[in-house]
Amino acid sequence: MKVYREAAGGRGRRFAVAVSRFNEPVTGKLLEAALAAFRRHGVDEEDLEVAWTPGAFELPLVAMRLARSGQFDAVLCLGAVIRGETAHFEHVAGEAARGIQAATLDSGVPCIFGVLTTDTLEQALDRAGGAHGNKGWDGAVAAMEMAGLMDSLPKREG
Ligand code: INI
Repeated sequence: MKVYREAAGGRGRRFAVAVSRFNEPVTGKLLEAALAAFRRHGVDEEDLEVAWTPGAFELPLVAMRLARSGQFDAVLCLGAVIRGETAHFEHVAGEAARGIQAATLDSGVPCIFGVLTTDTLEQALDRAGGAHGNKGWDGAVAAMEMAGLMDSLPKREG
C-alpha cells in the first residue's frame, strides 16, 4: 500500500499570499505569522509574493490570477470576516470560501482558505496570535503540505 503524507517543506518552492486589508489589525497578524512559517520552513525571500485586496470578497479573483500564473506552488488566502460588524457576513464569508475553492479546482493549484469567520473581533484576535494560536501560520503550513502532496501524487494524464 502506498500512502501519500507530506510534511510541510518550503525549500525551492514559491508561494503567494493574498491578504485582505479589511480588519487589517487581524489580517496583518495573520500575514506576519504566515510569512514567518514560510521562512522557518526554508522558503527564500524572493520566492514569496504578497497581494493585498480591499476585502475578503475580492480574495478569489486575486487567488485565481496568482494560481493560474503558473508561478506558485500554492496560494494562501488570508482574511477576517466578523459577524458582529457586518450584516452581509454570510455573503462575504460564503463567497470567499466558494470562490477560493473554485480557484483551486479551476487552476489545479492549492488555494488555501485562511479566512477567519468569527462572531466577534475578540474571537478573531484569539486566532491571530492570541489564545487559539495563529491561523496564518497554520495556513502557510497547509500551503506547504499541499504543495508537497501535489508534487508527489500521480499526475493527470494527457
Ligand atoms: N470584508 C472582510 O474582509 N471582512 C469583513 O468583515 C467585511 N465586512 O464586515 O463587511 C468585509 N467587507 C468588504 C468586502 O469584503 C468587499 O471588500 C466589499 O464588499 C467590496 O466588494
